[in-house]
Amino acid sequence: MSYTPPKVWKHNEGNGGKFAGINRPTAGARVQKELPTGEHPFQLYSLGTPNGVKVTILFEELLELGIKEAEYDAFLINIGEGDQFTSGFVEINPNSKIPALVDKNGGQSISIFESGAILLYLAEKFNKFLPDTLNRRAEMLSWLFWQVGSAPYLGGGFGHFYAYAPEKFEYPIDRFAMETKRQLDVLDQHLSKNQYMVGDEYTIADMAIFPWYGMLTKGKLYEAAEFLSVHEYKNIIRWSDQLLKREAVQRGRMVNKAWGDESEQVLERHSSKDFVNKKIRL
Ligand SMILES: N[C@@H](CCC(=O)N[C@@H](CS)C(=O)NCC(=O)O)C(=O)O
Repeated sequence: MSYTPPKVWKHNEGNGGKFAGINRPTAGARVQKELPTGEHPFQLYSLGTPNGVKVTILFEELLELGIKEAEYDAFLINIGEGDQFTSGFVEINPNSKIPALVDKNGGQSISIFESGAILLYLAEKFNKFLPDTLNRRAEMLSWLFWQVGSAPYLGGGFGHFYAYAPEKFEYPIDRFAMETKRQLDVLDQHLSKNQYMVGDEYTIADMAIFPWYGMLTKGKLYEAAEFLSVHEYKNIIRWSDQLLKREAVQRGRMVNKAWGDESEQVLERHSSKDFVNKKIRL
């Protein structure tokens, strides 16, 4: 099958893709609607996708350390329904993608978007999960930025064409499966010599990488475990199993999860009580 691009590209609304109904080539609010707010200083607007889970893991890890100032309200943004295009959401994230955070601590309210920026903001604010020497911090930042730059090839590339596209095309699936496996090998080799992404220190780089690459190797993303032969990445599996044992990781994975078994979903999180009778498997 071949395609000759026309002289000028035009938006094809009915292209059959999973997100065809919500994606448009323009930015900005589509409806006037305020965001809900809770009582805590931190207001998170998110969904339990890998990008959302990075941030809820960090919040739960901070709370696990007994840092009460990290209490947060997590509201559900249903991206399939277009909640990311309401005026309230666009005000805090002009890019209309989850996660987005408002910090009302200290009077003046601050909005932060991009999961990597949110992780760095919170880690710096509480001075946790960040190496304290410049060299190790540089190492951590390298891996954090590696994740932010690499995951679109896994999600928007491989995941889109393998799992979401209305028809399966060999060229993009081949290209992005190759790149995904290359990235997995980068991680696997690194984790063969390091307990965590930065030596023996658990940092926000682990929290950023795990929901994507850890969950992929545990067979929880795009149902692609067999296709990508993820059993080859023994060091990523060892590291993922280590993270999955952490209670904060288990809680973080349930927040704003809007699919799967109800016993694993905490649609909105306002306090630790929301986890009562909830338990995530794997
Ligand atoms: N680079 C962004 C990516 C965020 C992102 O792609 N979020 C997706 C869900 S995982 C989203 O909100 N999609 C809604 C849309 O594309 O309209 C980040 O790391 O925060």
